[in-house]
Parts: sequence; structure tokens; C-alpha cells
Amino acid sequence: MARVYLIYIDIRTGFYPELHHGLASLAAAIRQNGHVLSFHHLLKEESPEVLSAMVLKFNPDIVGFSFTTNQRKYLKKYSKAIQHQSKVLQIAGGVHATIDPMDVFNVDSIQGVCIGEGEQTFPALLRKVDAGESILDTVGFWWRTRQGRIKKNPVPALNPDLSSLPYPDYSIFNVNSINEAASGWMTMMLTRGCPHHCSYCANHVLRSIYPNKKDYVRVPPVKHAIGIIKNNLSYYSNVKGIVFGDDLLIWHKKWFKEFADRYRCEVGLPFTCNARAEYLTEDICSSLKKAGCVLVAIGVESGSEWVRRYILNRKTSNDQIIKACQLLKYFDIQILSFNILGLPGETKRLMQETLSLNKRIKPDMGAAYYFFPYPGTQLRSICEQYGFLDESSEEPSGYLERPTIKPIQWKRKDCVRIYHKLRLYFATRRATRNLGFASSFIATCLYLLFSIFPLFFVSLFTKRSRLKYILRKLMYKQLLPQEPKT
Ligand code: B12
Ligand code: SF4
Repeated sequence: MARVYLIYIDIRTGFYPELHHGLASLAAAIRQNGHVLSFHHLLKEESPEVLSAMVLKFNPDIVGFSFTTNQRKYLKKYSKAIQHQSKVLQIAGGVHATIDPMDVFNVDSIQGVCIGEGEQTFPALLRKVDAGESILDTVGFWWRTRQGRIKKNPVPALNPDLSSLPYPDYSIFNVNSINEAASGWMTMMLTRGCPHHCSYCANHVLRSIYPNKKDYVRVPPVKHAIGIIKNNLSYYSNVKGIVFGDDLLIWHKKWFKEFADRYRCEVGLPFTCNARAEYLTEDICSSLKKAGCVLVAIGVESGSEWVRRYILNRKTSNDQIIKACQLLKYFDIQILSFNILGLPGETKRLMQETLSLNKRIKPDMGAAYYFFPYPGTQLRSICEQYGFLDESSEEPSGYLERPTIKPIQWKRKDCVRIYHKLRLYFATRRATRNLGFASSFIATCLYLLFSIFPLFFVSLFTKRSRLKYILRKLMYKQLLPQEPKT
């Protein structure tokens, strides 16, 4: 049986260390096929030589890396260090490898790239490795040949039946410490894909690589979904609630209603999920509430309908967002608002509209991100076409660091300031959300007070000063957004 070493590059993303559902699913498929797996969750920059020695001690037949676009900058040094000590086959997979494989081949120690979902193609590759057969024709993989050319094999059709996959295997992760850092809330994922085509999101790119595009968005049979949850819960005994990371758990209304009924009876834990405003009808909100949903994360993204429609390819109106939030409040479900700033085509006034819309919907919590031009997306093409990108655009490790595109229609300092104002607004809402009617009033007062001293608060959020540390410890712990543990 083949010996596989997987490395998940997860450094300084701005998130707490998290479970990777794709890798958990891949791990289950590898083990189900009898292969031997070892895994390393690379959470901080480690010595490449030490990592390489650890990997090679396992005596792997194949080493696989997984990472998102922002993390690809770490690949080279670790892969090179392994190559320096061994000729072991090294490959990469995951979202970035799938949508920009040629970029991954720029690291010349990487010999192969897995394109798309790996639960079927990777075990097929391992069978060949195990049998000593040629791997060059393995579907779903691109290979660097001895002559230095790239052999591009076709991507097989997506498996439409999610119940044919084994339950994800989270034992590869340090589940206890990851869930404890999240106060006992465990993340999970049941469905795959999203039916929408937002211009900044990887979904339309991912969908385009498969021959059966209509099967891109899938839900498992409800019974299987409940089975996945119960199995996931067995990895950690102290689960307080579930965070469904699915792009859009409620897109299939009939499926969701049936799921919600069974979830309430058979699982019964409080949960959170992501949703688009137009899906949040009264009956869906009612099902969410009955099933135990305590928070819905809504992609507001921009307060400007023009930006949403023409830049982001999201046709949701402000009224739909406001109405959805009113419904959620009516059903006593908390709201988390997601927003993006620093977009091409945006102006200072349009950014301010994002702040204004959030003040109207008054979410319980919120997050502001800087736009990042992910490869293959429509919005990246627009950025390229209109000269919005420069070398520094590629540097950030996530979308929390700084504006990424050239500030053409807006000033960088305005973007950063509105970003911090928005985060400050969310922090005050969050800190006061349990205070009932007084909440909005106190949040507004705190927010106004802080707005009078923006520089002080911007430095509080951005500089690693002693002052920040002391204030944080003493007074503002509640008010500041969570920062990653690195
Ligand atoms: C859940 C989720 C998270 C979770 C879990 C992280 C994770 N990496 O899975 C959290 C909240 C932590 C998260 C954080 C971030 N995320 Co996120 N996230 C998702 C989401 C919604 C689902 C991912 C998923 O589970 N997909 C389903 C599984 C089955 O697919 P998969 O992960 O691709 O894995 C399969 C294959 O790729 C392949 N595979 C994967 N690795 C390997 C390795 C080898 C060797 C092989 C052979 C195969 C293989 O096999 C897997 C099984 O089929 C996606 C959106 C989406 N629709 O994909 C965004 C997405 C992956 N996230 C994205 C981003 C940008 C981030 C952040 C950078 C945000 C930030 N901080 O700025 C961080 C990065 C964290 C990190 N280190 O990855 C982008 C990535 C874009 C890109 N071009 O890279 C996506 C696509 C959303 C988007 N904006 O378009 N995310
Ligand atoms: S709705 Fe969300 S997950 Fe779906 S395409 Fe748009 S941004 Fe991506």
C-alpha cells in the first residue's frame, strides 16, 4: 500500500487554525483504500529542513501539499527542502492548484497537480504508485514530464452522489485544540459548491473545470448528511454548537426543510450557517429557527447596489438585505454581516455606503475584508485589463491585511480608514449585543466616541504596541475583533 504524507499550509491567514473539510474527506478516501497516511498542519513558518526530515522519516511514496492562493508563497521553500534530501514524488492540490496549476508548476520541485476534487482521482493515483505503474495518464492530474513539458490529463466528471463518499476523517487534525480555540463550536460542511457566479469568488472558476457543470452544486441525501454530522461529533466530546461552513446550506429549499426537521430531532445542537439574503424567506427563517439556528452570516459585501450588481455580479437589492435582516431579527436569529472593501470601481462614497447599509441593518456581528483578486475570477480579469494590479497585489496572506489593488478611484488611506471604521462599528455592536434595547444606543455612542479619535483607534487595531496589549487586556478585550493565534 502507498505511503502518503499530506501537508496543509495554513500560515497567518487571519483565521484561527481551522479544520479543512476537503482534506478530511481526502484522508477518508485514502484510508478507505488501504493506504497509509501521515499529515502535518503547518500553522506557522517552521524550519524547512526540520519539516523535510520529519516528512522523510515517514518514508513516503508521495508528498502532497494543499493551500489556497494566499498561501502559495510558502510552498517553494518546503518543497525545495524535501527535494534537496530526496527524490520522492511531490504533488499539490486544493483550490489554488485547481484554478492556477501552471502557477504551481513554477515551483520546479512539484511534479504533479491534482485538478479538482480528489476523493476518486487520488486513490486511483496511489494504486498506480503502489503497483509501480506509469502515472502519466492518471485522470484529474497534470504532470511535469522528464522533458519538462506539462502533460494535461482530463478532469473526470464530478461524483453527483455525495453519499458514495466515506465520512470525512477529522482525526488527522488536532480537533480538540482547534475546537477549544473556537469555544467548542465545531465547523463542518455537508454540501458542495454554490449555484451563484459572484465575480470575486472561486466558485464560477471551480465549476468551469468539470465536464458535468450541472452537478457542481450538490447536497447529500438528508440521512447521509445527518450521518456525517453524527460521525463528526464523535471526534470531539464537548461540542457546544456547529458552524456549517457550506457556501449556501439553504440553496435547495426542499432539501433544507427536510434536513432541518431531522437535524432538530436527531442532533439538536445550536448552529450557524451562511446565506444570501434572497433565500431568507419567512418559511426558511422559520425552519432555521426551529432547527436551532442561532446566527446567519449574510454576504452584504457592499452597501452600493451598483457595486453589487455591476462589479460583484450579485443582484440582491438593499431592500432584500434589509428585509432578510428584519426577518432574522423577528425569528431571533443573530446576524453576521460580511463585507468587502477596496474593490475595483469603488469610490470613497461607495465604500461609505457599505458602512451606512450596515448601520441600517444593525447586525449583531460583522466582518470587513479587503478585496483580493483570486486567480481565474472575472474580477481578477477586470483588474488585469484595467491595470489595477502590481507585484504587491499578490503578497497578502489573506484578505485581512491591507488593500491589494492599486488605489485608482479611491485613496488608500480612505479605504483603510473606512475598513477600520466598519470593524470598529462591528466590534461595538458585538460588545453590546446582549444589552437588549440599550444595545443600539450604546453602540452608537461608543462608535461616535471612537470615531472622534480615529487615529488612536486605527493604531490600536494595526500596531503591535505595548499600549494595544495593555488596553486589550484591561479594557477593550470585548471590543476588539478576534485576532489569529499564531
Ligand atoms: C470552508 C472554507 C474555509 C474554512 C476552511 C479552510 C479550507 N481551506 O478549507 C475557513 C473558514 C478556515 C476558510 C479560510 C480561508 N478561506 Co476559505 N473557503 C471555504 C469554502 C467555503 C469551502 C472549502 C471546502 O471545504 N470545499 C470542499 C472541498 C471538498 O473542496 P477542497 O477544499 O477544494 O478540497 C478538495 C480538492 O481541492 C482536493 N484537494 C485539496 N487539497 C489537496 C491536496 C492534494 C495533495 C490532493 C491530491 C488533492 C487535494 O481534494 C479535496 C477533496 O475533494 C471555500 C469555497 C469553496 N466552494 O470551495 C472557501 C475558499 C476555499 N476560501 C478561500 C479563502 C480565500 C480563504 C482565506 C484565505 C480567507 C482569508 N483569510 O483571507 C482563508 C484561508 C485559510 C486556508 N489556510 O485555507 C477561497 C480560496 C480562493 C483561492 N483562490 O485560493 C475560497 C475558494 C472562497 C473564495 N473566496 O472564493 N475557508
Ligand atoms: S454566493 Fe457566496 S459562495 Fe456563492 S458564488 Fe457568491 S460569494 Fe461565492
